[in-house]
Amino acid sequence: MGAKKVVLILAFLGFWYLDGLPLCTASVVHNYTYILKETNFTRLCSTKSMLTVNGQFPGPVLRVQKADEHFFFIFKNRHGVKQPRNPWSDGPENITQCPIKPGKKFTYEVVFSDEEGTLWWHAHSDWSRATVHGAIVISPKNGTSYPFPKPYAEEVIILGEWYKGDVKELIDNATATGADPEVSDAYTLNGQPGYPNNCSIVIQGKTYLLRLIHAGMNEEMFFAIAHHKLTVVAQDASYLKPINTSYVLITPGQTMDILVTANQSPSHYYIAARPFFESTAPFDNSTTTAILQYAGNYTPPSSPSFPTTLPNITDSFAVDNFTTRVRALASKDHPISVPTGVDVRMFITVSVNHLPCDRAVCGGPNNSILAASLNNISFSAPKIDILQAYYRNLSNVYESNFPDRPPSLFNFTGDNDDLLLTSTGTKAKIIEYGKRVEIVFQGTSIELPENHPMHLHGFSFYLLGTGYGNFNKTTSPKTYNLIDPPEINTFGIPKNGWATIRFVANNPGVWFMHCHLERHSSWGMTTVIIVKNGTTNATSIRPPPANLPICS
Ligand SMILES: *[C@@H]1O[C@H](CO)[C@@H](O)[C@H](O)[C@H]1NC(C)=O
Ligand SMILES: *[C@@H]1O[C@H](CO)[C@@H](O)[C@H](O)[C@H]1NC(C)=O
Ligand SMILES: *[C@@H]1O[C@H](CO)[C@@H](O)[C@H](O)[C@H]1NC(C)=O
Ligand SMILES: *[C@@H]1O[C@H](CO)[C@@H](O)[C@H](O)[C@H]1NC(C)=O
Ligand SMILES: *[C@@H]1O[C@H](CO)[C@@H](O)[C@H](O)[C@H]1NC(C)=O
Ligand SMILES: *[C@@H]1O[C@H](CO)[C@@H](O)[C@H](O)[C@H]1NC(C)=O
Ligand SMILES: *[C@@H]1O[C@H](CO)[C@@H](O)[C@H](O)[C@H]1NC(C)=O
Ligand SMILES: *[C@@H]1O[C@H](CO)[C@@H](O)[C@H](O)[C@H]1NC(C)=O
Ligand SMILES: *[C@@H]1O[C@H](CO)[C@@H](O)[C@H](O)[C@H]1NC(C)=O
Ligand SMILES: *[C@@H]1O[C@H](CO)[C@@H](O)[C@H](O)[C@H]1NC(C)=O
Ligand SMILES: *[C@@H]1O[C@H](CO)[C@@H](O)[C@H](O)[C@H]1NC(C)=O
Ligand SMILES: *[C@H]1O[C@@H](CO)[C@H](O)[C@@H](O)[C@@H]1NC(C)=O
Ligand SMILES: [Cu+2]
Repeated sequence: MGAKKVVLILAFLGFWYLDGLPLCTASVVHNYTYILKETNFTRLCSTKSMLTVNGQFPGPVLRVQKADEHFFFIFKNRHGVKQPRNPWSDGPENITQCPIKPGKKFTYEVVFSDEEGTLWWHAHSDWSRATVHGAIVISPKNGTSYPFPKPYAEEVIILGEWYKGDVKELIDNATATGADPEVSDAYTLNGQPGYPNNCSIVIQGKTYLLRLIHAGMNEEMFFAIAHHKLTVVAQDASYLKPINTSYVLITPGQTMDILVTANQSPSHYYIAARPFFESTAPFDNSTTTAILQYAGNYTPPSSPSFPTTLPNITDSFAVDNFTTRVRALASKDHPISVPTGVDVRMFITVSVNHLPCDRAVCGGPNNSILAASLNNISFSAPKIDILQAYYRNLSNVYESNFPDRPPSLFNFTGDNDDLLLTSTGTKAKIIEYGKRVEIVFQGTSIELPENHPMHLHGFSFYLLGTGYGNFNKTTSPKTYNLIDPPEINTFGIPKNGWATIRFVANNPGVWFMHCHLERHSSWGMTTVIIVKNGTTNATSIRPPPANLPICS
């Protein structure tokens, strides 16, 4: 956002597009004003001024019904909303728009299609999403219901990260020298680092729907509630076969809908979240807590139970144990359609790298600048947004030759000290409308092997499989789940491992693809996928809105 004190107006109007067809049906009209402003917040005994929406942290919840509202929403990115044909309102800085200048406004038009469950909106510029984010709750349409018994009540729980310092200054400081950015000072649940500030009140015997959102910046998190079983029923606004578990693992960017029944004796129980981290990079190793508090008259314990099932920080077995159980619901009412063939195949290496020192002080290892890449290209953001350049056919903004393969094949998970340096570029992958695309992501051991939560805008896709080590094109595909793979928009590539996704390129536009660990994204672990128009207007990018922010 780059800007302080930006005033934004938000309007929600009442006609909609469904699968690209304007239905022009009058529906509920809501108009809201959202103001992006600096607000003082005190956490961990220290006060700072930070960007917020309407002075709230986390920001306001948007509530909609599946496909039935067409929102005009003034902001940066809403995470995971597919936005049929409407990349203009997708958000990422210099990918689909330039930043909104102080005092200016931009009306985002958010088009809901088949999403149902929980998503979120957030700023997509610098690190402003640390404080500028909120939930999007998409209920079933009138006349339809959840594919599980109706919960008694629901509650949004947003995982976040708190930095005592100013986040823009923090990433600017790190970028100036190419050093690792400072780590957060605490994790938060709904904006609070811990009990006693935080509590959820439940009634014994009732079942609640928790809408868990990971808005944090740099770490995957485990989440659990003492003595309470969790039943995960949706991820990224798409239903799952219910998973009964005593904890979940959630990556930045992901959302999960979780049923919890208050079936314990009335008391206070800790809700807790801590990172999963298995690399040697610096990280925030703290735990955030809240209290699940039963209503009624009883003497609360002086020290409530802590969830013993919350896995330890390096417990990759717990990660796999949970993530390998995630399957699409794939029912008659919520069918899936996994592409059976593939037209476009990509194999993308995902690496943390170095760039040579080109300044007085370099803060990366061995006097380098830390960088990151996809297929050995560290993405540099252009100065005019790629969407505009593509739509208006402007040259010298980006190149359309993002490669389908890394420049060389090597033992991706072996000893790769000689491959530290990466090249840089602003390259996009162009895909014809309607093609069936398969991407294998291969994590590498260069600099530091880590788990990378990848996210693609404009789509949800099927996660066919994941594994450790080098992807083997003979044996790995034999492990694919083609029956009920989850249809999601963010997934973790295992440390020193691979992951395969498949989708149909049926959403024309310019779509950002990036690691959702903000430090990796800032270092260039990103690229752009451009899906061309189909043959009709209804399968083409819509014309640009009138008030699009101008690039300087
Ligand atoms: C909402 O805002 C839109 C766009 O500014 C305007 O056309 C419409 O009249 C407003 N509706 C209401 C009910 O305020
Ligand atoms: C925010 O805090 C700063 C310093 O503590 C203070 O100078 C400023 O007036 C506060 N702003 C508001 C809006 O309260
Ligand atoms: C859906 O039902 C709710 C509550 O009954 C009602 O307020 C709302 O107007 C309905 N929405 C539509 C689009 O019919
Ligand atoms: C940024 O660097 C300056 C100069 O070293 C330092 O004073 C400041 O505290 C840093 N800011 C943050 C948020 O880390
Ligand atoms: C967190 O890290 C600090 C220093 O790096 C260490 O002293 C502390 O024991 C760690 N805490 C946990 C819970 O691992
Ligand atoms: C975490 O580690 C501690 C100490 O090693 C151990 O007692 C505990 O059982 C572990 N917890 C889990 C959930 O694995
Ligand atoms: C997950 O862990 C449970 C108990 O700890 C075990 O019974 C189960 O087999 C594991 N599942 C997988 C997929 O590893
Ligand atoms: C985006 O472009 C503007 C100029 O239009 C430039 O000032 C800004 O630094 C660019 N942002 C990034 C992240 O490169
Ligand atoms: C790749 O490197 C890993 C780690 O050193 C090693 O275990 C593996 O055997 C190597 N694979 C091949 C095909 O050389
Ligand atoms: C893939 O696996 C097959 C069967 O185990 C093996 O013969 C082949 O060498 C492997 N390919 C690579 C590139 O490791
Ligand atoms: C298709 O879109 C173009 C440009 O947006 C417009 O000029 C044309 O009238 C549209 N055609 C139809 C049939 O709607
Ligand atoms: C879709 O493609 C873009 C980019 O080439 C053009 O600018 C649009 O005019 C085109 N839209 C239609 C309806 O053809
Ligand atoms: Cu990453």
